[in-house]
Order: sequence, then structure tokens, then C-alpha cells
Amino acid sequence: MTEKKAATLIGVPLEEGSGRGGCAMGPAALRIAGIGHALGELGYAVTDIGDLRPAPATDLPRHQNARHLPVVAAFTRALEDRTYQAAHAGTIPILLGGDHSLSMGSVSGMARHAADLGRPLYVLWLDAHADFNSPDTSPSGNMHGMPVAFFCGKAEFTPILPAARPLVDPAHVYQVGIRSVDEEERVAIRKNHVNVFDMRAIDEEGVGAIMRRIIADVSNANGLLHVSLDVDFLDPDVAPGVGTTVPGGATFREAHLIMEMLHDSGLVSSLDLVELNPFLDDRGKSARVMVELAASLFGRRVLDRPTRAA
Ligand code: EXY
Ligand code: MN
Ligand code: MN
Ligand code: MN
Repeated sequence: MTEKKAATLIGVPLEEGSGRGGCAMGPAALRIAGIGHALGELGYAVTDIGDLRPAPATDLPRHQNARHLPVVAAFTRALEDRTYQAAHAGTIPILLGGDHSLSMGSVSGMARHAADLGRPLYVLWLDAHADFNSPDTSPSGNMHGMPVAFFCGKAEFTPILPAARPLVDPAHVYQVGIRSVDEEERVAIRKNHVNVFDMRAIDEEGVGAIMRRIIADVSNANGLLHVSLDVDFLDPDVAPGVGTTVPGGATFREAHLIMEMLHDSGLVSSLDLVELNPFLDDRGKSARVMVELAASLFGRRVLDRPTRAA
């Protein structure tokens, strides 16, 4: 008998990492849009652990360019552990955000899980932004612009997690859809060999070709793949419910193809759904798009198709 596939939904009502209110309502909107039901229909045993609400950390100094550090740090610690536990138990952790600073915790938890298994962790970052700032470089102090630098160990400004924690190799991070990068971030992502496929790369090569390369790299390395989907990866016409819209984003069809290819790869170990701001949304449109994309990632399909040779 094959074991039933299992997913753990982790609600993350975190908005302090972004510059405005609203993302804390994201988990509720994703649930109302039917994330749990969709996964259940696809054959997953779904456990929804509800929303995490850790008390702000009391052991950290105020940092003038890391806004709401005690709140973000408390979520990072709670999520590192909760994500690790869910993956260790053999389920797929699905983080219902919440702003993108939550990935400091979710990806760090998956890095610990991957280290247990002796396998490398890869990260697919679907975003308009590189999120590779540190408090030293950030123009805003908003921590949702810092998670990639954090889980790669490039924003070690204060001890949020133990110093010996497993880090992600920046060369194992693939950023797709990027179209808004700060000057110092640009230097940092090049210096650290992050793999960047910006919107121009999508226009020139197409998402199919890009995804085939990424999937081949992860598969050849026997890696785990964490997917982090920021609402602003999508064009604002497709998904207006986000505080950091940037014109010229991915179409629904491009995003949908990415999800279908990821599903067929069988490599995805974990998923963040982040930056949904229901206060800015258009009658639940963006929440529904995010749930539709997640369903495609976990196997919803239009027709069965023959397996094509690579
Ligand atoms: N790079 C800008 C900053 O660091 O302030 C904007 C970051 C926006 C981050 C959004 C979530 O992807
Ligand atoms: Mn982001
Ligand atoms: Mn973004
Ligand atoms: Mn490698």
C-alpha cells in the first residue's frame, strides 16, 4: 500500500516585516479561497495547525534598520522549528503568509531538515524582488526585503537563530521573475552567485526552458526544493492584492506552467505563499489565484499527458 501524501498548513499572520498592515489577514484569505479543500481533493491528508502567534522576542536589541526585529525574530524561531517538525514527520509544510520575512524561518527549518537527510536544499524564489538586503544595505528597514540574505548567512547582524544552523548555499537559490533590485542588492546577488532569471530572461527564453534547467540542476544533485511564491511575482493585473506591486510581472499562464512543471518534477518539499494583502485585493481575486497555483503545484491538471523525454 502506498502511503498517503500529507501536507501541513501553517498559518503565519505576520505583517511587521512589510511596511504596512494587511498581510496578517493573508492566512484567513487563503483558507477562505479553499487551500485546504483543494489539497484534500488532490489526495493529500491535510493537517491545518492554525495560526502561529509567538510573543515578541525579548532578548534582542532594537535595531534601527531592522524594523520590528523582535516580532520577526520570534516568528523566525517559531517557524524554523514548526517547518522542520512538519517536514521531519514526512509532510509537506505549506506556509500561509504573512509577509516574506517568514521565509527566514521556513527556509531555515527546511535547511535543517535537508542537513539531516544529507541532501542539499535548493530554493526557487518567485518574486519581483531579490530580497537580498541586510540591515546594512536596506533602503527601507523592512525585513521582508532581507530573507534570502538571512538564510544564506549573509545578513548575520544579530543572533536570531543558533550560529551553527545550516545555511543555504546562495548558488542553490534560483530567483525567477525579478524586476526590482536595489543597487547594493545587485552587487550582493552577483558576488554570491545567486542564479537570477529576471523578466527579460523570461521574455527571451520562456519559463519552460528556464524551469527545465532549474529542475535538472536540482534533480542531478538529489536536492530538496523549497518554493517561495510572492504574490508580486505575478503581474498586478493578475494579482493586485499585494503592497509591493511592480508592473511587467508574470502572466497567469507563465505561473501556471511553472507549477505544472514543478509538480511533474516530484522535487518540491515545501512551499511559502506570501505577501497576500487581502485589504488591497480585488474581491478575493489574488487569494484565488494563489490557491489555484498551489493546487497546480500539487497535482491539479487539466488532462493526463504522456511523459515527454527531456
Ligand atoms: N528592495 C526593497 C526593500 O528592501 O525595501 C523592497 C523589498 C520588497 C520585498 C517584497 C516582498 O518582496
Ligand atoms: Mn518577496
Ligand atoms: Mn516581492
Ligand atoms: Mn552544489
